[in-house]
Amino acid sequence: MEESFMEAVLDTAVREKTWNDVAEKVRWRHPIDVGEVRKDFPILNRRIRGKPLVYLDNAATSQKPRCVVEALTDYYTQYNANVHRGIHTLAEEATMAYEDARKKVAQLIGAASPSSIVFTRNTSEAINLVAYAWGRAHLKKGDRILLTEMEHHSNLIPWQLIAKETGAELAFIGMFQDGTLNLDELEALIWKQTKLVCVTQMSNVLGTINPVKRIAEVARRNGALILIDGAQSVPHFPVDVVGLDCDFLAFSSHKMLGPTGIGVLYAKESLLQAMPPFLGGGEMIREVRFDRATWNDIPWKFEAGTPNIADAIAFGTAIDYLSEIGMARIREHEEELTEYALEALRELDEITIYGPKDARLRGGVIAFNYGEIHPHDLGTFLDNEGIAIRAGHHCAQPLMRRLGVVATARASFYLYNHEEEIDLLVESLKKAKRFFQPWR
Ligand code: 7TS
Repeated sequence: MEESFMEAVLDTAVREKTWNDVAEKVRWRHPIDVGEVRKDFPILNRRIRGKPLVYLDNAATSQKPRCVVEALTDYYTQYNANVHRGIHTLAEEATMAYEDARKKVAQLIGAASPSSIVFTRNTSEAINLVAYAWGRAHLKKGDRILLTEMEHHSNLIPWQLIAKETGAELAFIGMFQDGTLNLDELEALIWKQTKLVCVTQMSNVLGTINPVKRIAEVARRNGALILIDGAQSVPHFPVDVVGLDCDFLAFSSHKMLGPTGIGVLYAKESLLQAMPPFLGGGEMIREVRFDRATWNDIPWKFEAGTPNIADAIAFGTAIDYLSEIGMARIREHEEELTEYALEALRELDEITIYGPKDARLRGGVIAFNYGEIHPHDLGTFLDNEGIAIRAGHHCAQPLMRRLGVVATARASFYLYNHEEEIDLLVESLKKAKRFFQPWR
């Protein structure tokens, strides 16, 4: 089982055709020059409590390169205008830049057309859009929505709400001890009343990269659709919606060098065409009478009101930045960093690390508990050392319960992190142990 699981993951994320193609193209190029990259991120020069900032909370949100901040300033100082409605120069420029950002998103994830890219506020809103627009129209009593035990609340609560409203039921694919999904349970739990499978491509706690391509195949074979939560995957490795043949993919700009307040729902065009609107208002209509209305074309049918123009444009700039470096190289860098970190952390006495042991099966997110030190104490202690990590339940309370803990500490990496920062983390953890548990 373990072997075939490994193959499935590699098949999905690491050895995927697009991945190989990209990796092939960049093989002649050197690995990421972290020193150079860091120069683009002004915040990384900050000192926290007199120490250089070590930012290891990237799963919560990433830092932003200067070009992204400048894209925001540029919009507001040079061509601020509303989109899709003006005929003056500024409006035309703003509309072009906004729609250009949509094209960049489509290109990044290999979508055939920008029409399948809906701008939302974030991953959470994208998933809610599917739950309400698609779910209300298609779910009824007795239908099943299949999730996994490792979902973020954002890919759980919308389904709880819609299940309550429609009478559908939720079922959960379990995990093995090492934090990988039990695919046998997928086969056992998916049955003809399953309408939708919702799965995260990468866990924000365990780091597990799930074999979503294989899961999508099983879903399709059983007549169900698949929604992939890409909040932690799209920022960190190549994701190709055509290769995966997924129906829905949700992700957030702020976790991938872009601004907060802008996110994406990718959906197959045929699904978006058939779905009723989510929110009503300006932009999303074609013709309105006092008692009825018709809807705009996709994707605008799902973008009611003035959109988040500036942040969408700056998100496009973030995508340019990531693409310039190359998503395959980013993955390579993070895999090396994760392997290094796993090895270094394992050296610590009394540490419990959650998730797969093999760095090829996981992303750069490492949740852990250390001795009997409460994760919040660890977080506070590390902050004193200039190190930012997250501590808590990571918006995955059912998973915490499943792991038998109330909270964990979590370090998460991105393209601008380097091995010395991991050394600092490990040294500071040792220091924390001496401080909190001097008798051990
Ligand atoms: N799905 C996953 C897998 C996530 O990790 C997150 C955010 C979301 C959905 C929600 O994204 P949002 O942009 O709508 O908020 N995860 C985290 C985290 O791990 N720490 O802070 C936010």
